[in-house]
Amino acid sequence: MKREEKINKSPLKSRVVFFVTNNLSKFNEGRMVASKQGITLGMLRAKTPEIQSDRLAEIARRSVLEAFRRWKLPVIVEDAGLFVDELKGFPGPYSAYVYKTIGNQGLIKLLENVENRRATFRSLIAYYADKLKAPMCFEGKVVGNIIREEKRKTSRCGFGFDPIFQPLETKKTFAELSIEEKNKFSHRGKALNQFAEWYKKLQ
Ligand code: ITT
Repeated sequence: MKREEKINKSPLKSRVVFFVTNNLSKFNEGRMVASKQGITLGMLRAKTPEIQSDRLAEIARRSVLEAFRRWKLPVIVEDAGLFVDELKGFPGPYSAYVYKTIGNQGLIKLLENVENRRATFRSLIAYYADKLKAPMCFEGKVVGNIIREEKRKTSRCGFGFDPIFQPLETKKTFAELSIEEKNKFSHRGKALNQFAEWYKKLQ
């Protein structure tokens, strides 16, 4: 049997992992990373309850167990956040709320007279499926700077804090990069690649 035929017959090819999220942009990024690794990522559009905690891993672990209890499918959930050095890690686990309330303009304002613009995006991916003893967690991070005004390629590019976050590796913000380019540097791309490497060894 040729190598290609073997790959197509492997159980991994027919296996789908479900990404439980309400955020289509996160899913689109995740799907691209997973498919490059030969994993099919389905979207379960739902909001799993998130506990109040300042630890992303704790939030993701609890959410993935709740998602599995509901759907009895192999699932991943992600908890991500932007940690600004000068704000002692704020908004971190409160990023979704801060984005919804004060948004990018609010964050720029908070950092108005601040020289140190350093910030880190962190992603915590938790996976759980039948017969697994406990959720598996994978972390990715990317360090960059918060710029002083929003920059995006087109009005439809990027989401959340993407237009104000410039990773150290490039002079462009996340919202000026294609999904494929963003995945190369991003917290999500790194966490999902780690998950994929581990997952492929399971098969
Ligand atoms: P789900 O919980 O439904 O997956 P969410 O949008 O609430 O979606 P998170 O809790 O993981 O996602 O992330 C919190 C917020 O952090 C998110 O709403 C964005 O505002 C911001 N964020 C996370 N990852 C980001 C990224 O790659 N680019 C820009 N902003 C991001």
